[in-house]
Amino acid sequence: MKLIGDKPATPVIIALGANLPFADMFPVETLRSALTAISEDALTISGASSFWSTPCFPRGAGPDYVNAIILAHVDVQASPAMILTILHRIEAKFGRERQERWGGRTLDLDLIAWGDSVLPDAETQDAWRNLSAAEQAQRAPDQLILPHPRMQDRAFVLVPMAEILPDWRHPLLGLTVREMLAALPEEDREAVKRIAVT
Ligand code: PH2
Ligand code: MG
Ligand code: MG
Repeated sequence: MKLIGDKPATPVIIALGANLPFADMFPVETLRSALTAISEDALTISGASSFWSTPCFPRGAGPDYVNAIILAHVDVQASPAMILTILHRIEAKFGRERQERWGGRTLDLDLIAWGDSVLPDAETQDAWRNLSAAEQAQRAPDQLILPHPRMQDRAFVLVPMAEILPDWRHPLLGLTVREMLAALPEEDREAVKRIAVT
């Protein structure tokens, strides 16, 4: 078990994304600054993927994204709601305005998983995970659903996640990241390109 000070820590998986410039920063620079901001706030970053260039979902809705995944550890006493508040505060620092659903983002920080927790419960997570494509475009949950109900569908989440947590297992699907990634269409995986580190 990982400890922060002398307290047990909960592993938290966070996705970072950006596809619009903010101030004088391009998305890669924004993600770099966001990592610093996250580690200066209440989270201890214990692993970070490379940065990946990914086609916007839905295809054609905007410029390509830069995406990454981090593993962070938080004091067990921190709640998912507290972490969301922190993530929203950091998004706001980087110019994020919460408007259209799938529009452009100067910075998007999404909670993907909170340890092996299923929130708020298995039935609700199943219901959101199993929405039809048409319903997904129409409906957004007003509560935190974890694991993120679309994580198993998105190469922009699974490719970076496979770099640092290939054996993480979805608590309801029973599949590892590697297995969820293998289940995606090859063209989805191949459209995600690692950005060379400079
Ligand atoms: N985030 C979205 C909408 N579309 N597409 C990619 N490739 N990456 C994202 O992070 C992303 C997206 C809204 O959060
Ligand atoms: Mg998002
Ligand atoms: Mg988001």
